[in-house]
Amino acid sequence: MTRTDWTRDEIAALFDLPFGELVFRAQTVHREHHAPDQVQMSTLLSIKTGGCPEDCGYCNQSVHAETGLKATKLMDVRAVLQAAAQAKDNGSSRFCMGAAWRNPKDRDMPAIVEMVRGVRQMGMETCMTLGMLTEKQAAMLADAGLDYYNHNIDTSPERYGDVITTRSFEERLDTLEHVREAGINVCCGGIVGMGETRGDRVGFIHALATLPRHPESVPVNALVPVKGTVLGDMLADTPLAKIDDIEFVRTVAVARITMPESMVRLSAGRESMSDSTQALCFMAGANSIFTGDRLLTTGNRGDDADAALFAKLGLTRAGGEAKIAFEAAE
Ligand code: SAM
Ligand code: DTB
Ligand code: SF4
Repeated sequence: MTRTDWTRDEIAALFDLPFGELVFRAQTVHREHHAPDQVQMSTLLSIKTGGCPEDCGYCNQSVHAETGLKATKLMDVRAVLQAAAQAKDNGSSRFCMGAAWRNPKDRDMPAIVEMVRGVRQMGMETCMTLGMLTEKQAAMLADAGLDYYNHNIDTSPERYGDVITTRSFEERLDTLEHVREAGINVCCGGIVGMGETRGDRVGFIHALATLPRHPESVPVNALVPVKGTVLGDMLADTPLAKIDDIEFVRTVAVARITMPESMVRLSAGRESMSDSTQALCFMAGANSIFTGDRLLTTGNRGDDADAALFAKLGLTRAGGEAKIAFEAAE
C-alpha cells in the first residue's frame, strides 16, 4: 500500500540522511516501481502568455513583474496543433499547454477543448495548466479527454503567503480536488531555490505526499531567476540564496521515496544545471523531463544537449512512437 500518512519528522529525517544513503534508498524505491533507465519526455507550449493578474513572486508572466514580457491572446487552435506535431516528431510523448491565467473564462473553454481533442487525435498525451478550475470546467476537460492537469502547490503551506498573495494554498487544493474528482491525472509539484528553508522543503514534500492520492506526476522546478520578478531580483541581490545542487538532489530523492509510484519530473532550471547534477537527479529517482529549447517563456536545454546527456548516461526515452534525435547521438 502506498503511504499517504508521512509525518514531517519522517520526511525531515530522510532529508538528514547521509547523501549516499539517501540516494541509495531513493534508487532502490525507484527500481521497485520504474524502469531505471527510462525517462519520459513532455513538451511545453505557452498558449497564452503574460498579463496574468496573479502576483506569484517567481513568475515573469505576472502583471506585477517588470520584465517587459509581451502579453498575447490565446493562440489559434491550428497553430497549437502544429506545435504539437513538431513536439511529437521530436520524440515527446506528452504535450503540455500553459496559459497565464488566474482561471479560464467560460468563453475560452471551447477553444481549449478543441486543443485537447486535436492533440489527442495525434496520438499524444495531453496536459493543460490554466490556473484554478471550477468543478464544471474540470468535467469539461475530462470530457474532452484531457490526460493530465498541472497545478502546483509550489512551496510549503507556511511559505505560500510570502510568495503569492492573490490566492491561498487552500484554493490550490480545491482545484486539485476538482481535477481528481473529474478523473483527470494530477500533475502537482513546486519550485525549490526560492530562498526557502530546509523546513519549507520538508513542508512542501509533506503536503504532496499526504494528499489523499499522490499526484501521478510531480514536477520539481529549480527557480529560473528572471530580472524584474520579486524572487529573481532577490536572488540577484543575495547569490547565497541560490539552492545548493546537493540539496536539490536531496529534494528529488525524498520526493521519490515518499511518492514511489509518481513520475518525478526534473523541470525548470535544467538549463543552468550541470550534467553531473542532472545525473544525480536521475539516480535519485527523477524519470521525466521537459524537452526542447523553451519551457513556457524561458530557455530550456534543447534536444541536442539532452541527446548527448542521455547517450552519456545510457538513458532511453519512455513512451511515444515518433522518431527522435536521441538515437542520432549514439
Ligand atoms: N497560470 C497557471 C498556474 O499558475 O497555475 C499555469 C502556468 S504557471 C507558469 C505553471 C508553473 O510554472 C507554476 O506553478 C510554477 O511552479 C512554474 N514556474 C513559473 N515560473 C517559474 C520560474 N521562474 N522558475 C521555476 N518555475 C516556474
Ligand atoms: C511546471 O511545474 N513547470 C513547467 C510546467 N509545470 C507548466 C513550467 C515552468 C515554467 C518556467 C518559467 C517559464 O518558462 O515561463
Ligand atoms: Fe499567473 Fe501562473 Fe505566473 Fe502565477 S505562475 S503569475 S498564476 S502565470
